[in-house]
Amino acid sequence: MRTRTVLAVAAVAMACAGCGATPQPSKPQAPLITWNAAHRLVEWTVVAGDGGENGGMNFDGYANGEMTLVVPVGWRVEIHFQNASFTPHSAMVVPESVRNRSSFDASLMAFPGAETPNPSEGSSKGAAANVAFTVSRAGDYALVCAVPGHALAGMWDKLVVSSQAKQPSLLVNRSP
Ligand SMILES: [Cu+2]
Repeated sequence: MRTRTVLAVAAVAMACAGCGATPQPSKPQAPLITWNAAHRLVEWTVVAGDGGENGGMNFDGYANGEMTLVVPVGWRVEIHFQNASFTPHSAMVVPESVRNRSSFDASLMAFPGAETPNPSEGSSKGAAANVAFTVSRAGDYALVCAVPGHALAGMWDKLVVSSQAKQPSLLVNRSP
């Protein structure tokens, strides 16, 4: 996990060496999603606290909306969640408009089933959970950690449910 995160940082730095501008979104170093178009299913590997980026408050090494998963509307999303850090973490999909909160309850969940167990308490290090839900409405959503304070500290990324996209894509955009 740590090696992969470092490689991703290096790739972003190299891509932008001397350009001085905001880096363009790119694909992450390691594939974090796989999908099956026939089944309209995308599987997303989400590792909470993956390395030290943003003080460990990250998913897959990305925080503050640096990672965006785009999914065609109506597809099923299966998150393979894992907590890699000693700090308890969780994952919940909420409308992007409410991501900027200190705490989250089930009423904020964007789609039925789009949360890991006991999201406010979080999971301990090494815990894993599979979470599946259907993205039935197009719009802008956020993957947040629902442990109080973590989303405000930047532990959130983006989920865009698109009526235009024909297949999923996952892009990362980290400032140098
Ligand atoms: Cu957290």
